[in-house]
Amino acid sequence: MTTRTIERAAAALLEREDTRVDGEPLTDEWPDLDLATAYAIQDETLRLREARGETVIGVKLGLTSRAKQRRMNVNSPLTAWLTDAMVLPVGEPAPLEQFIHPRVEPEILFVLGRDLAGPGVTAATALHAVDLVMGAVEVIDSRYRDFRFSLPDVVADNASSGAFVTGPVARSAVGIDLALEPGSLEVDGKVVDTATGAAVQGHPAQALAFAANDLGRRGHTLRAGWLVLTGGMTDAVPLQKDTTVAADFGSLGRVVVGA
Ligand code: OOG
Ligand code: MG
Repeated sequence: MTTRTIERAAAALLEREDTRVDGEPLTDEWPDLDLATAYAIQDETLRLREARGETVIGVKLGLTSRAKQRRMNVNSPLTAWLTDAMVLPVGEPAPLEQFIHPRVEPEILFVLGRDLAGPGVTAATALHAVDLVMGAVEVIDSRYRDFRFSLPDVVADNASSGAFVTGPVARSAVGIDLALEPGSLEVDGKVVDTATGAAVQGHPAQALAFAANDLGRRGHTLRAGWLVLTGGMTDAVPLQKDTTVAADFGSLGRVVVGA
């Protein structure tokens, strides 16, 4: 695989994102695109984002729950990059014009208090690196038409990253059972889906361990101060104009995103 091909694919995906035009999955034309090359494309999209002034602030996990895996027809989690350009300030409406076909999902978010590097990270050692736990809502958006993709496609597309907003309560991870933490998704005040943290790899700390080990294999360390979005607890719902979507977490409060 040539560097040129990887650079071209990354530039094309960012161009779709910037111009809000979706397209066919890379694997339609490139059926043997493997995961290592897909991550190289993802890393190249990050290099391009950094070149235009964005800063890495953490990572996101995708497809950590069965609800998401079933819907997307992909049966493995993945990791991707979060930059400061993806932060939606608390209380602001989602900028619908920046997205192609945004969808919203409730997630548990970690703020790391110390560096974390795989291999060999377990749910317990992962939790030891967590400083704060918060609720969050992620707005995902795919550069592929109708969200049709296979695992290498969605890896290359930075796991459908869009924007995210953090919740009102930050708690220490000590003494909370995050497997039991509820997350319910409401559209215009009506509950449309519910789950608990156990939906995310059995426990969100297990998802964090996956991220540390997966990134560790590729030579990356999760840094103190980084945010980690652990993945949608429920299936995502479309974010439409004049609707309000809320995620209600048990001890982590309520996160509202209007559009
Ligand atoms: C893939 C990205 C998934 C999550 O939390 O599972 C993701 C997608 O559903 O388009 O952010
Ligand atoms: Mg997500």
